[in-house]
Amino acid sequence: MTTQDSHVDVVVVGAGIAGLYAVHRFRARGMRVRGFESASGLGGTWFHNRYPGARCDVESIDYSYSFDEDLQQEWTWSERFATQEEILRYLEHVADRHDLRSAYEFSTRVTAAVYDEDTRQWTVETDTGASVTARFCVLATGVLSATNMPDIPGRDTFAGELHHTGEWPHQPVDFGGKRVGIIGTGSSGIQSIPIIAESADHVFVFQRSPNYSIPARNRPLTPEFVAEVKATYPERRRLSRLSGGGSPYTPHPKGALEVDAAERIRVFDEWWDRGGVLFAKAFPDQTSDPAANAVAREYVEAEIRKLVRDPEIAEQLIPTDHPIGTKRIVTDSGYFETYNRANVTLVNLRRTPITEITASGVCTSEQIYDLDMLVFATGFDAMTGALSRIDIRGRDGRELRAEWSAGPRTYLGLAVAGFPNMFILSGPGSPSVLANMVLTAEQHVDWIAECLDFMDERNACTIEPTSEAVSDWVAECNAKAAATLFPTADSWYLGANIPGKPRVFMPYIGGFGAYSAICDDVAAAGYQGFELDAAEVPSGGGHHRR
Ligand code: N01
Repeated sequence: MTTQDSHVDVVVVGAGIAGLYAVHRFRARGMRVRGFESASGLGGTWFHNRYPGARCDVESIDYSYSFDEDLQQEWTWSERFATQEEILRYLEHVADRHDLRSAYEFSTRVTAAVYDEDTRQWTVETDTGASVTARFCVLATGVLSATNMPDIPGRDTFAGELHHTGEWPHQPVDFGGKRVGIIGTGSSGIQSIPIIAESADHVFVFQRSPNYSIPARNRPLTPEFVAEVKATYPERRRLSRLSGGGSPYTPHPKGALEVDAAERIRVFDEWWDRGGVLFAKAFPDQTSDPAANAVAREYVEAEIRKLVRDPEIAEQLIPTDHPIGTKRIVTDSGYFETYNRANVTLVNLRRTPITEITASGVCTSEQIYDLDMLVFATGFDAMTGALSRIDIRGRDGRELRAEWSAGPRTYLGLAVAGFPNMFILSGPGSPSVLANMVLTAEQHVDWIAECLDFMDERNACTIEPTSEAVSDWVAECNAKAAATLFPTADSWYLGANIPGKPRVFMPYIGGFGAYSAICDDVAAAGYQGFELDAAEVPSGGGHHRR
């Protein structure tokens, strides 16, 4: 096919990790695929998040495709936690290796996807005027891709350089000799602040909520370690797929308070030394039992106090508003120590909120901060943001945005009632951001590809979940979340960072291994909870058979 074909079997929206693999897998089934990507290049998250210090918080050897054994053996990661630059280089390599770019039109944003019941086709429209019809519509639009620019009074009047970490410029940004303000202390802020502080004249960190952050213990990977991983990759992947988070680590077999104090400290030391976000998994009850969480907090808070010289600043950097792990623990390199530098000032917005942004800087209730550059590290409209920016309409003109006005409603995070032949990759209702996004993307795409095989075998034209299956799945997701401490934190998992967004815990928190088993069971039971329509497609409907 050429990218100009006006009718294809499947449209894939997005050229990030999930979309790229979807193109590969669908083509391998003999499908005609057309992809659209709003950015000028591939890579999704890793294309846009070029801010200084951007790295993945999942180990590189795990945060990589497993579908191509030769690729897995040939590619060698240089560091334990890969930089944005290395991950993007890897994705470009994968795309070249499997000729994936040829499926895509870049710099082309999908504006609408509309289902036509008569022809049983999707019509996908773009901002370049390109339009295509397809039997299937696969949305790989990303979970953390729609940036959040808070509506702070005067924001657009700032006369200096203004950047968002999630839309970082491709040209080098020079901080030298500049007074830089950074709003936000989530993963993006915490990763970038130490690097920016190395060359800026002064850094003012505008912190509304402190976050738990754990040193990455990043290091170059030795040839011996790489050889050992490559020799045992299949087993490593098997364990990762069975695990809760998509990495081959399992928590201690006992609860945090079922072991004595010495054993508890030994385990915390071990996971602290392992580094980063994984600390949330030291004990199995750490994010469900308040007492278990409290001992984990105490341990980490004592470490933070050791890293920050000024005790008063240390206290301001310690979260008091959420149990540890219920917002994603940040994986940092030298974050807390940065506050020991003379050129870094913490501005506590809980004490002195921002009142406005002016041409020359940021005003709080107490002070005016003159700035040359302002960095928004203010995160994303997560999980639903990118989908809601597309006008998606299913049967009877049903609008996805309206259907989800009280929170996203999916079956398995993959499909929506009333939207036949539409699949979402890493969607709300799937483990998604709570697990290794590469393996979860592979699991979703493989599941869909096998579902399409099943449809072909039965001559089915459309597939769609029942409303009951969706309601049951939403209830299951809510019940799983309610059994944890996660709903007590004002996190982006709950949409709490976006004014007016319904407060619903969006990812499935039952674990990646358990989720995959449920998906497999659904498939083995003949796609239980889905309705398959085997009726003939009206003439001109373009039901393409392999
Ligand atoms: O975004 P965030 P992020 N005034 O939403 C603050 C992944 N990720 O881009 O908490 C002042 O976490 C906001 O304050 P508050 C990872 O999953 C991974 O940092 O709302 N402040 C918060 O401090 C991560 O969890 C990696 O009070 C305002 C910050 O902005 C997710 O992406 C690296 C404000 C936003 O933090 C999102 O991380 C980067 C306002 N009006 C990202 N509005 C790694 O792999 C917002 N804030 C390591």
